[in-house]
Amino acid sequence: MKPITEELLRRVVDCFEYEGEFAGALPYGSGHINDTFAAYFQLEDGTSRRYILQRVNSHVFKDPKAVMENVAGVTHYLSKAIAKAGGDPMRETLNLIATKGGEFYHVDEDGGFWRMYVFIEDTTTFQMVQNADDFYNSARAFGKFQLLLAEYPAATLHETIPLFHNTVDRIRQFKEALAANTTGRADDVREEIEFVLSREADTHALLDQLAEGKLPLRVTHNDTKLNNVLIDNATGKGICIIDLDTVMPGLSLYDFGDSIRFGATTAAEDERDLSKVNFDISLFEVYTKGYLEVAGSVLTPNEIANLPMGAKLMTLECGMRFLADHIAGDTYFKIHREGHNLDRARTQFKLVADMEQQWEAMHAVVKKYTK
Ligand code: ADP
Ligand code: GN1
Ligand code: MG
Repeated sequence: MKPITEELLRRVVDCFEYEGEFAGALPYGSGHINDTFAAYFQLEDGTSRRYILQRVNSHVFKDPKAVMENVAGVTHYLSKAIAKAGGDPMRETLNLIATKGGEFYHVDEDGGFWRMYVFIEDTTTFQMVQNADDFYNSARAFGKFQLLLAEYPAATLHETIPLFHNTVDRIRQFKEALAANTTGRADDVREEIEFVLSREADTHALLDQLAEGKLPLRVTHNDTKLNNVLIDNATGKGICIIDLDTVMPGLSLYDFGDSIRFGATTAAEDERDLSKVNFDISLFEVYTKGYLEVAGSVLTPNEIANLPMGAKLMTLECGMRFLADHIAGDTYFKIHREGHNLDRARTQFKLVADMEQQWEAMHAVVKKYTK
């Protein structure tokens, strides 16, 4: 994708229906996929306002128009549901800013796909759990998101990344990256490769149950990291779920599991010192409690029984994706240092190993919060 210059930003911004005078844009957030900016505008009354300006990663999302149709459909639906429940749709869901031509995205001269959102002020996103209450509140927010979208017409959603959480296909892709070994790095990470390959049987655990009709397909978010929920500074509650690019039909266990892999840990996703990286069963408990309090009534007994498997498989999957990208030469996830994806893969494998050791304890936690 083309580098983003100040000149390009100015041209792109100018295509949207913004208020005030554009004063510049700064890179924003810690996402691994899109290019995100806070764009600042000076208003006539002397105050300023900012918007979120994003270029969708079209290497990752092969059909960005389909992504934007999903985002527009989901945010419109959520707005109505939130207003009906007496909430504030301007803070509790993303709001797209239209272009001057009345579209929800702008395509630049190089084919870059851009969108602008209302910036939801007075909120915080965390890269790591600093306080158990935030994690609990994020669980409730993701649980509510699941509930709000329970009746969404799933057939109208595009599959923006085919087979996104299909763990069987993920291990196939992993082996493909290994076989190609384009960077030659596979030779240096034999232990990590072995860690994945020896768990191949696990990759079938949820998909087999889906095929047998034992787990239902739902509309899910599919990228439920802690930094994809905005925590309200005033109330501490998870106020808005963001990063809707991967909203697609999926398993509730993908959403639960991805939150656990990112949040129920004692270190950052890219911590180099593995002695600091431990699965935190008390954070697992906090999240399970919050999630089941809100979404428990709609989940089937078998979904609930599989929550630990969701956590383990999403962690294993993410680890193999990072490792495959390391071996393939870092073409998917943004990296900020040499070996970044390898560091990320290693933390995920450490967490998987910890979960395996605490497997019974994880099930006991789930049982404790099952009605
Ligand atoms: P990516 O797909 O690359 O992760 P996100 O859509 O998650 O991109 O955005 C990156 C970061 O920008 C988020 O983690 C959050 O901190 C911030 N962000 C995104 N949208 C908003 C918004 N509407 N209001 C405030 N902050 C936002
Ligand atoms: C990416 O976009 P972001 O940073 O929220 C990725 C997720 C991974 C995550 C790992 C579309 O999420 O699937 O779990 O990084 N998103 C996509 O941190 O691949
Ligand atoms: Mg994100």
